[in-house]
Amino acid sequence: MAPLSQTGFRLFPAALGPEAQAALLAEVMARVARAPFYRPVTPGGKPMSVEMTNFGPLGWVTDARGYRYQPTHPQTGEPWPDIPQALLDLWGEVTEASAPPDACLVNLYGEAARMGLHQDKDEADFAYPVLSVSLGDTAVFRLGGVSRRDPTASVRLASGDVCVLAGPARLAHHGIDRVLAGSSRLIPGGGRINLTLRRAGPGPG
Ligand code: MD3
Ligand code: FE
Repeated sequence: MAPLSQTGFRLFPAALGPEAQAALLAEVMARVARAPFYRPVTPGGKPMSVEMTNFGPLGWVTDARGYRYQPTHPQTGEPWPDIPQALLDLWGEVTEASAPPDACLVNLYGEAARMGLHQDKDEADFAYPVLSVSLGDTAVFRLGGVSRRDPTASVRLASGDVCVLAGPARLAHHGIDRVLAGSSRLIPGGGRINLTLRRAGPGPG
């Protein structure tokens, strides 16, 4: 695989400063009060170690029926809360996308949470980029290539870091090997929250 910088992977270290991180976390937690984190189950029946919720018109869910996007929280039946304006602004500033995101997956990692190597393939149009914002404890992120057999590289994602996956990187394999407990004081009680903005449905027009 070509070097990360040539693949459509762009990392913006500390794109959000401490005050912007705290303000975004407050926006997130206000919405989590209405759309609580829950522990999804894979189609194979295994509970994930990561807890999840979503913001925006569509939310990514997994259960015995499979992986999909849906407009409501699986436990409350309510529509997902709106995407914080600061995230919509970031998408406009950092991506070239011609339409706004319609999905914001919120992942909560405790000390022992991991996410195995996978591709994001449940969206309608892979021409749209994916944007990720990390808050709280640093994650050891693994990025590979479009083939599962491609070599991988390890990248640390710290609180306030933003990354954009576009072009060839949009279908790259990736995962979270582990979270470095105690590396940030942003989240009371520790842990890591990742916000992933996507266009899940087809673009307008
Ligand atoms: C690389 N989340 O929810 S975000 C996921 O930190 C997911 O919670 C991780 O992978 C997390 O699906 C990684 C960074 C990320 C997001 C999407 C990507 C990296 C990506 C799509 C393609 C390639
Ligand atoms: Fe992913």
